[in-house]
Amino acid sequence: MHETTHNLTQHWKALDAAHHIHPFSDAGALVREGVRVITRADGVYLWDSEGQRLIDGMSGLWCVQVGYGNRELADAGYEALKTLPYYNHFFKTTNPWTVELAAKLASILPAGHKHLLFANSGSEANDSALKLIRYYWNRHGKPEKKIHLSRDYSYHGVTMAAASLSGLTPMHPQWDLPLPGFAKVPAPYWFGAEAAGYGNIGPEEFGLLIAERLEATIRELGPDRVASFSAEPVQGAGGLIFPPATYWPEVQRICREYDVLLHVDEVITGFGRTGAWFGSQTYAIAPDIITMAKGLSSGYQPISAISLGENMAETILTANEELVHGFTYSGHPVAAAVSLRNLEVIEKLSLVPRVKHTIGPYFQRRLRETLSAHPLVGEVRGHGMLAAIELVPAKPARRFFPRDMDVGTRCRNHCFANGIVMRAIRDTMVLAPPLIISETEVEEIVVRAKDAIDRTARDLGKS
Ligand code: PXG
Repeated sequence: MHETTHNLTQHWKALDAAHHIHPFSDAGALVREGVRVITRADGVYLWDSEGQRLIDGMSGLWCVQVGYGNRELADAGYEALKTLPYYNHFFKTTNPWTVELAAKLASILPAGHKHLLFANSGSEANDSALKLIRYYWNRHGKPEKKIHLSRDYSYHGVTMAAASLSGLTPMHPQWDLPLPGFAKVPAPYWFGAEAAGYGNIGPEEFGLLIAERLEATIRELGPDRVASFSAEPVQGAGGLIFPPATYWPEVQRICREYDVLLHVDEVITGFGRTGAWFGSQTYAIAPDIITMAKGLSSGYQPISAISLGENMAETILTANEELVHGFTYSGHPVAAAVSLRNLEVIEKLSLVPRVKHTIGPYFQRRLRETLSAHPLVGEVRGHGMLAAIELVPAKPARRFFPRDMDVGTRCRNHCFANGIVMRAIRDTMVLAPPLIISETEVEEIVVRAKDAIDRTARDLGKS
């Protein structure tokens, strides 16, 4: 390695250790183990400061739909920066990029979603959504409808409200969360059903059973007290949980029957991930309110949005009072310009049909062909450009390794050493590559993923 490169890396690592606190990390352990400095990216590849190339199987954090280094997005941002680097929407003002983006989103969102608010992250969007849900029920003379339901294993972000909404329990004790007024129902995690004590039940039946648990919870709490049900079409950070086909239609019926607003969190599933613009379209869901972020700008700018179905929009449009909400950077012109161009690029490259008809099915088929029979792999599941690989002690039982063996982390470490970024959630290995990935690059992911799983099996004395 070149001496200067090495010195620079040491310099950045030292500064990082001295001054930078990382998200979701043990600060002490990180200082001891050292960090990797990512210095550039192009297409589906990342490079670190020492020149190692990694294929990014995670699109950053599930967001870089168009891949890295897209000049069109960079140019759109640069143009907006030169023309109107900042202005807000508070003083009866707007800007061309934000209104064009809102109109574009209204043309691709599920039916009835014609009005949008903007924020800067998925957490803020979800926090805002919960406020708008409260507002809706207050305006409709039902102020006692205040309980927000969501699911075990869900991830909705880290603000006080978004973390309260999240069902990943490790997110709560450090902060005395959840806040009052949040309740959880089970997730439709069929692969984990047997280990969770549901017995040997088929996926369709399990989907109905879990939907029934939502209904039972609403009845227990009292439909007149339940404001909303929040859910990701496919649960992402909780372990890529794909609902059985029976689940969503039943959830939709229940929400309608009990007058519970359906909030769909499309932060991961939006913008082509599942082979439609939105996961709601893939799963035929009709949400009252949708939150989106990540793929909205392909991660090139921090921006999120909240879209309102007809009823919720109508409530605000006819309120005749100020909606007391909004951030300094809501609808930031540069973020809006980049997002607008991102949506145009997704369309120009036909990425949504590509995920549905060609690269998505190819990715799913090659993963299954290569990994389904592997002794360490209990299941390969996925849809579009989302896939999960369950690492298990024995097949065909749907059982897990003891948590303290940390098999997933072991596998993830092999991935990094082996030039691929794959995420471990418990012992579920997760992939969500950029939508522009080529077949050759999919092959590289499949080969490197298999190699990492082989090495993990060897560590465990299983090959
Ligand atoms: N909703 C969903 C469904 C998400 O996946 C958020 C909301 C929050 O978005 P912000 O922009 O506030 O982070 C997310 C974020 C992981 C990982 O390791 C996933 C997310 C964020 C960080 C890490 O899988 N998802």
